[in-house]
Order: sequence, then structure tokens, then C-alpha cells
Amino acid sequence: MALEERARALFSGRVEFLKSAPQLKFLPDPDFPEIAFCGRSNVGKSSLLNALTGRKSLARTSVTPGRTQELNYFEVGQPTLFRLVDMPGYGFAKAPPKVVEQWRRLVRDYLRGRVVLKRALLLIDSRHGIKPVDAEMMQMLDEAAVSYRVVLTKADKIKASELAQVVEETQATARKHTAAHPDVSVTSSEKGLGIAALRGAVLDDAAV
Ligand SMILES: Nc1nc2c(ncn2[C@@H]2O[C@H](COP(=O)(O)OP(=O)(O)OP(=O)(O)O)[C@@H](O)[C@H]2O)c(=O)[nH]1
Ligand SMILES: [Mg+2]
Repeated sequence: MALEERARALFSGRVEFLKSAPQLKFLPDPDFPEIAFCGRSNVGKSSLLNALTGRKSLARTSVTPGRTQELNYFEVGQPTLFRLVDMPGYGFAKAPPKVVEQWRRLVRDYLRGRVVLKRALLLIDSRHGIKPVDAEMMQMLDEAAVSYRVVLTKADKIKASELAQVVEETQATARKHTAAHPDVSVTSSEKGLGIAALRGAVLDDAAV
């Protein structure tokens, strides 16, 4: 079966919330490959998870930035083939320094120590492009030697000409980062743009 078709079948089958881990000691045993979704608060991580799996509310989407504060685990496949991890968002303005520090530690330790982590998806809002906080995250991923894909979100929110520009800029930046995949994915969870291709990429990354 073609990759995208297989991916679609898999993602429309069993996808189940497994657990939330507020600290590393609550992570599940590393029994399956993991794909992690990271990005600024409000960038659309939970929405992308919902779009990929064709569910409306598998992952909680929020109007309040910074809602997802734990690593949220979802299992895909019957029996389980791999896991998706919705990471807590960063960069929200009103976070107290203590919360930011906890976030940094949790994410850094997870990225460094998780052998089953096959790929991270770093989500970037198409309207904003790569901001300093995102550059910091890219550096963290580079340092942890976690290979990642840059995924532009909310592509439906800007004009085609602006989108082309941001894709080009983002691609150029990605290509300067050792751990980044050279090609940037363009998505809209709202309109379904780029979702089928990304499902295939995730399957490929999980090597299942
Ligand atoms: N127009 C449009 N809106 C989107 C898209 N993806 C997400 N949104 C909206 O953006 C807001 C934030 O989306 P979430 O998926 O909750 O973002 P998140 O990254 O999970 O946020 P945190 O969990 O707080 O870090 C919501 O109001 C979504 O409806 C998209 O592709 N297009
Ligand atoms: Mg979320």
C-alpha cells in the first residue's frame, strides 16, 4: 500500500489517549517509537494532532495559551505501533519564571534522554515565521541531537504570496540547522492542507 494511504488507514483507526506526564518519572515505558509535537503556545499543536487523526477533540485545543502543561501521550495502532507526544507549548508572555524553568527542564530532559524519540515536529505559525523563542527551541533540538521537521501551521490565515515568502525563509533557516529536515511542511488543520502528506511523513519517521 502507498505510504499516505497506509498512514490514513492507521490514523483513522485506533488512536487513544494514554496518559499525561507532568514529570519525567511519569513517562510510559519506552516500548514504542515516539513522535513529539513541539512549538509555541497557541501555534496549533493540539489542532494538528486532531487533524492528523481526524478527530475533533482527541487533544484539547485551547483559547488560553499555555493550556497544555504536560507531555500528553497518544497511542496509534491496534496493536500499538507508535506514540504521539503533545508537548507543552513555550513562549507565552505571562508565564512566571519558575514555570518557564520547569518547562525548560522537562522538555530538555525528555529530548536528551528519550531513546525511542524518532522525530520531533517543530510547529511554526505561518503568520509569524521563526521567532527568537523558536530559534532557542531549534538549538535545544540540535544540542539534544533529536532530528526534527519544521511544520508551518495555520497556512489558511495568510495570503498565498506571503505564505510563499515565509516558506522560503523558514526553509533557509531549517537548512542551517544540523538536526532539521531540509524540507518544511506547510499545513492548515482547519482546511486539511498538508495533512495527508504529514501523516505519511510521521509514519516514515516512526519507521513502522
Ligand atoms: N485558522 C486556523 N486556526 C487554527 C489552526 N490550527 C489551530 N488554530 C487555532 O489556534 C488556536 C490554538 O490552537 P491549539 O491547537 O490549541 O494550539 P496549541 O499549540 O495546542 O496550544 P497550547 O496547548 O496552549 O500550547 C485555537 O483557537 C485553534 O482553533 C489552523 O490551521 N487554522
Ligand atoms: Mg495544546
